[in-house]
Amino acid sequence: MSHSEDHDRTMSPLTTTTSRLGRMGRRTTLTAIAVTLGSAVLAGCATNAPQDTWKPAGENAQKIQNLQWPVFLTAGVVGVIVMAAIGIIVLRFRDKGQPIPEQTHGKAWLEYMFIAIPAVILAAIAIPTVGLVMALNSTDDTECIINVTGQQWWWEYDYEVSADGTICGFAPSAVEASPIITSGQVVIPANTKVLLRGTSRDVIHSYWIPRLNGKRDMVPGRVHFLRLESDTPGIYAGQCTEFCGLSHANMRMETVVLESGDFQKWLDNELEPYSAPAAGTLAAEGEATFVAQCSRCHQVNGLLDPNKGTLVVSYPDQFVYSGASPNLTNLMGRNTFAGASWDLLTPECRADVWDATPEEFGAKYLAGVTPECLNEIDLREWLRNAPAKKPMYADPTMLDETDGKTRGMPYLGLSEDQIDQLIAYLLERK
Ligand code: HEC
Ligand SMILES: [Cu+2]
Repeated sequence: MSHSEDHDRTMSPLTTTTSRLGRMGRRTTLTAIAVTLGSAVLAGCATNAPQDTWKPAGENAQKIQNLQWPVFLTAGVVGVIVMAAIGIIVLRFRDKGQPIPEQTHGKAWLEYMFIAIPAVILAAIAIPTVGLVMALNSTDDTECIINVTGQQWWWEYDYEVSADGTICGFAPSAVEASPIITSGQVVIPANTKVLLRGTSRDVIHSYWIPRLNGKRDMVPGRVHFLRLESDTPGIYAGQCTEFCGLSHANMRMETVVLESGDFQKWLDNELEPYSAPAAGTLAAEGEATFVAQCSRCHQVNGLLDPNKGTLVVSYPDQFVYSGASPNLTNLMGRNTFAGASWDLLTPECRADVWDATPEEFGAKYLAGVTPECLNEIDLREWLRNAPAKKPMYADPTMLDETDGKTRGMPYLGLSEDQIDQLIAYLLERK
């Protein structure tokens, strides 16, 4: 009779169960490890990963890539060695009832090696890292400045006019340059060293377009710089990476890179004077509804009050906690809305623009949102009840603590007719 059979027979029912559980537990653990590793590997293979740090699309991101590969490999090799050593030691020297091994002290050369090897590795990583951080922070060769402000929960962009009357080095063809204010998508010329001067109106946000550069926190009362630069036309997606409140997950941003000819067209279009909808159209009714319902928060540059003929100027500071609402002058010139969280384009039209080759991209982006391509579902839902789509408060009584000012766009109780009119009007804003 072998020892184990003997052992089994003397086991109480309880110990048998525990040991079976232990075995099952081990199998479950192994399965869990396999599933986790497997899905991590598969997730790495995902082809549609617009926020992939490993696919740099500009000089700054390329510099980060050149550093992160060797660091990742070094850390990987060290990691494997350490884990393997732990595994071997745990197995070989586990307690088998053997006597305590001989205790040794004061092997100086060994201790020096344990200090020297990590010190050399850390120094080899630190020197290029500090150098790169300094290089990425350089601002003296800036060719274009764009101010960016974090809001709960969207980004506002404000293109400065330089002293020589240009914007990013481009002079408008027809009119005098004036600041361009937009949101969600920041449009930049290709191969241009753009400097974002970022801040925040309410809480700390963080700006990150993984394929173009690292992250930068945007902090109320401070101005932080971040270089954006790309050589390939296209749209580069990003996401706020500092928890900034309930709708943090709905705070995205996109950088749109255009060839210089296309950037010129974009600039001219942004600065085009306002044109009112033709009288008697649905869009004209929409303009009146917009003035009555929306213009106190949203600016449309050049909009005249259809009744009074006076210029309509928004004053969101009286209604919105952060003091701002997106400028809607050229809403349909961008193709996402509300913190770049929803598409203004239907899925087919979106794919046509987003998956375009760098050569075709500019013309497709500049076409803006046509009536056939409008994603009416999401825009309607937004106008019907914005807070239902993008929550502002876990508890609505919190409104009282902000003097009745909302954190985002409030529910406005619009009728379906009004929404029809507004959509017709907004479709002309591009
Ligand atoms: C009390 C102020 C307020 C009023 C009134 C208001 N909005 Fe808004 N709206 C906002 C704020 C704030 C945002 C940004 C919300 C976000 O993205 O989180 C916004 C976002 C939007 C957006 C998305 C814009 C973008 O670039 O992302 C659209 C479109 C919009 N509003 C349309 C309207 C229309 C049309 C009306 C009138 C029926 C209206 N809003 C009335 C405050 C307001
Ligand atoms: Cu944020």
